Amino acid sequence: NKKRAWSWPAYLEEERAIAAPLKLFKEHQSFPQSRNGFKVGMKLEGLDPSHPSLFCVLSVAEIQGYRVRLHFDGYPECYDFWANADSWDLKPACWCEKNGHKLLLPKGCKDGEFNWSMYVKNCRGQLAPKHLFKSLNTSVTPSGFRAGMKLEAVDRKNPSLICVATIAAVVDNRLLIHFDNWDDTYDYWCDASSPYIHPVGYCEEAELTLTTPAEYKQPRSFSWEKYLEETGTQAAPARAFKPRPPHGFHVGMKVEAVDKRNPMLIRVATISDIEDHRVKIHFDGWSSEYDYWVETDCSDLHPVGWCQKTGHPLQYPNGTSDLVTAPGQ
Ligand code: MLY
Repeated sequence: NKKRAWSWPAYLEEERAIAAPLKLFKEHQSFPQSRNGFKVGMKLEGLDPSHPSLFCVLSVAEIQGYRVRLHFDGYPECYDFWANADSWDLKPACWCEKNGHKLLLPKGCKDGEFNWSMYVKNCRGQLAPKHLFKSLNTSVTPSGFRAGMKLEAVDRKNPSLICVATIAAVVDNRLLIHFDNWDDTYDYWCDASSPYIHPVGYCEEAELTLTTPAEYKQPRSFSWEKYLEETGTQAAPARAFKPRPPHGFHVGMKVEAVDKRNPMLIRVATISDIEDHRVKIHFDGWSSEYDYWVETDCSDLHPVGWCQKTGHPLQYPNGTSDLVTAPGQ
């Protein structure tokens, strides 16, 4: 009973399935051009994935192929998260100071007392060198979006709501969306092609309900014209919005996808359902109770062959070897 090694070509043939074509993936999901140059112990700044308006002091805790596990300095390991080495969310030390963003300091550090060079010296750490950050070297085309401009945006935590929102920051080609009079826990970053942002007047035209700013005095008589005047702000120009073309994924296409429940693992997966801007991921050989929806441009979604190219272990379909780990274990 000789066991053949698992391989994508054999598996695709056996399953009579096709790999999702490369052209459906964004550059940051596709095969990287460079190696992962991060080393364990390097320190950097980066966005907290569960509080995306906050930049924090991070350390590289583990390397796996093109991915890194990041640790929040001074916080318990349970908050650690995985990112791709070219993630836009990762920035070198001092990036926040240079770009006017607040940096959440390591637990125990006092505001005004933190300085990167003292900090790395004291903890015998090392700064992640600038050249490792791909996001610093991307060219940026001017967009027409400016910080302070107003728009209508989907609240991603309450996706049935389209709300009065403000561009809180513009960095490269990314926009930080903030909901008027709400705290920043609903904030998110997106780009001009996001399906979740719309110009002022969109809801009225589409006959949808616009959720007005929290505590707005007369929500029923909300008018953009009045609100812009009251707040002394401008609407983001309609021409700056660049709606995305349809994604092109089909049910049955094979991909490699991060297991959300155990994000150090990448598994053989199938697109099991599609929506306008999302795909449902099914892990081959596992119950569909583990299926989950992701944005088509999600950085946890990769083409077939990504793990092999980047030196990351791939979890084969359940049943193909005794060495498989169940989702969430
Ligand atoms: N049920 C939630 C809804 C909050 C919506 C916030 N958006 C508009 C930014 C609550 O009341 O907390």
